[in-house]
Amino acid sequence: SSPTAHNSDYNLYRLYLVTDSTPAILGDKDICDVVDRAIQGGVTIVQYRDKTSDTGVLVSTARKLHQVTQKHHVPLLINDRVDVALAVGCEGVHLGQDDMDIATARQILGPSKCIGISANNIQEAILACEQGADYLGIGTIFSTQTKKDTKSILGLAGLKQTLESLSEKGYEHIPTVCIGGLNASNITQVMSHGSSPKNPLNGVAVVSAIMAAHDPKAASMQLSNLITESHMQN
Ligand code: TZP
Ligand code: MG
Repeated sequence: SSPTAHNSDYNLYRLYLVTDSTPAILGDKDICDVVDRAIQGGVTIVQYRDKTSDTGVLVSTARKLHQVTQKHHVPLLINDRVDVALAVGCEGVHLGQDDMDIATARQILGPSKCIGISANNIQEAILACEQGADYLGIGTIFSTQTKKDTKSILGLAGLKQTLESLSEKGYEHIPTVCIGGLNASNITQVMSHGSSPKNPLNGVAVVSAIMAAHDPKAASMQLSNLITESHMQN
């Protein structure tokens, strides 16, 4: 069965891995091996994010990653590049505010592919829902070395406010993950103080907490367990 990232399964977004190919984070590890181990440890969805490679490398790496994620029945999304997602036939894309607009991406990818959108504030989050986003990545929550061009830091109060505004507009059914500076030392706090009972956060997205880890499987298991414990308390 081919996974879709496009359903209401609450757990689909619980531990969302965003990859990084830079030596500072990936080191000399193999990206496919890291992703395979991370899924074994509990990652539920993967976004291939690579801001430095040429298009040829993007396509070939995406193909290899898709073999890994398909083996585990986990969806693969491509950051920024609708053409690369279409070329490899993976489950969808993740688009930022400066990328292709949702309507055009939807036209190209069709109704069954997943289109996730980055939102940095309440306005962006609501607009993305109005335009048909399948899920939202809300951030930046805490400052991070991983993304140099981060806009404002939302913090936990900003995250909670965004989730509540979405529920006031009737968008609490759209899945949400948060991103930015998240790791085992702050995830429990994020799930309890950043989430809203009216619109609970579906999950957490991380880059370095898994991609830079010496043992990506163990790191993923630890994060996954913390998220499970938090869900049980809410
Ligand atoms: N978008 C907002 S922050 C960020 C992205 C892609 C990077 C998050 O990386 P890390 O290592 O999990 O802080
Ligand atoms: Mg982008």
